[in-house]
Amino acid sequence: MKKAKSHFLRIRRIAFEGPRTNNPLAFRHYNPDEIVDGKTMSAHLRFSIAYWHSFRGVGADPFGPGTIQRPWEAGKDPISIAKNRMDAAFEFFQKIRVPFYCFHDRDIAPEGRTLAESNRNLDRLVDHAKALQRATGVKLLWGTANLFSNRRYMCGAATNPDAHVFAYAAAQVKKAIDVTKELGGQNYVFWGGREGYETLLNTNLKREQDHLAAFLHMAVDYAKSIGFKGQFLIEPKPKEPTKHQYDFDVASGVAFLRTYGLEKFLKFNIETNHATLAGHSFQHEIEVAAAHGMLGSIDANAGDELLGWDTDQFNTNVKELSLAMVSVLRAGGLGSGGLNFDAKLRRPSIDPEDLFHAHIGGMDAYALAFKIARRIVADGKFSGFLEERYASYDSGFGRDIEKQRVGFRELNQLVLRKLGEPKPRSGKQEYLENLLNSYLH
Ligand code: XLS
Ligand code: NI
Ligand code: NI
Repeated sequence: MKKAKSHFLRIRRIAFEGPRTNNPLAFRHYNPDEIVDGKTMSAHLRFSIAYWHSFRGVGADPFGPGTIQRPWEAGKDPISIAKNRMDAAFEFFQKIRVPFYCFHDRDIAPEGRTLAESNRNLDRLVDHAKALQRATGVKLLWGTANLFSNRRYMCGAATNPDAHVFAYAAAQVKKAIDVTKELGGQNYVFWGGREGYETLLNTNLKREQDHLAAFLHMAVDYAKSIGFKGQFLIEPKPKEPTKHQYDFDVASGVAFLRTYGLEKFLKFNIETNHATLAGHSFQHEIEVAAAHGMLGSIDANAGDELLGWDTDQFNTNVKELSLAMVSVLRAGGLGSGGLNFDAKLRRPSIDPEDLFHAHIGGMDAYALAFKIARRIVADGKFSGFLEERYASYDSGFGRDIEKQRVGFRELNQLVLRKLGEPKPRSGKQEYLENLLNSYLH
């Protein structure tokens, strides 16, 4: 591979300069090489760049086309443009010091006139990615297929009323799993792009859900048959693009996976903004997934509390992220998952430098949150409070309740003969909120 020219000439590799630096192009909290518990911070946080936002996003919205024009998009031949763009992307990954990236098949290579041509285009860019991964050490966190942009998928992919579209989606995902394996991808994500409906007047909800489950079973079987060892992840989202998406939130996802015997094969990729859209906090979604042993990975972004759609902003809310990281740490970490910046620049943020500011902000906020969360967990004040609060279930009749060794009859006797009226205890919410703030400031 010939030495690529620099696409971010004026920007050097971002250095850690500590919290007091005035340099806006430096990390203040994220020190990738710092060893924490025998592991680098980079290995703890496993940051990843979302190819679609950072290298395909142009700032378009329903009111106008893109505003962001990158020099590496110049040219006529779509394959050479795609290669140039990928060179720029890998230069960015290295300069921003992120160890992973994620893509949809159609992000990295142009769609052709036929599936066979699309596959050939993809193969050429996969070869290019392989060489760049080898040269830079950047790895693939997860791959996925875009089953929502092309008009053939306007009524869904696996949940399309037309079996022909289902078959086409299956063929596309087969190839996406193949290339994810080829590039050493550590996970594979299913986000149900248009797997949902606009109106029940034209939708057989039960059949569509059965079809989605059948599709996932086929994916599991196929992965097994080719020896793909990556973790499958499902990414819930309640709405957008369809009015009602089937993978609404983690809780409905758990029910869906268990109903169809898929719970052993999939974990969750939780996106902050999707939690907001579902009316949940980010931490809630992490806790629900962790409660079922199904916490897989995180799409790190933020929504806007005042808007009802997926704004995919970079998250700089240290309080929200600290709570999320407490739950992640208590769950034992993300395993093969990571923190993928599924976030995009605002439409007027048109400079290549803005890509750096955005990711520096997101990485620093997460790094700070990680440090705060570690202190919170190590101090054990919150967990001590929780243990205390539930201590009545640790022995005696409380334990019998947890072990299901007693029923209504025994408990009825116990209350009537011995226990009488319970003595209410304070939930201490305000005390705990103040305690949390003492870690943040
Ligand atoms: C869209 C989703 C998407 C997935 C990957 O809202 O977040 O970007 O992460 O298909
Ligand atoms: Ni996402
Ligand atoms: Ni999203």
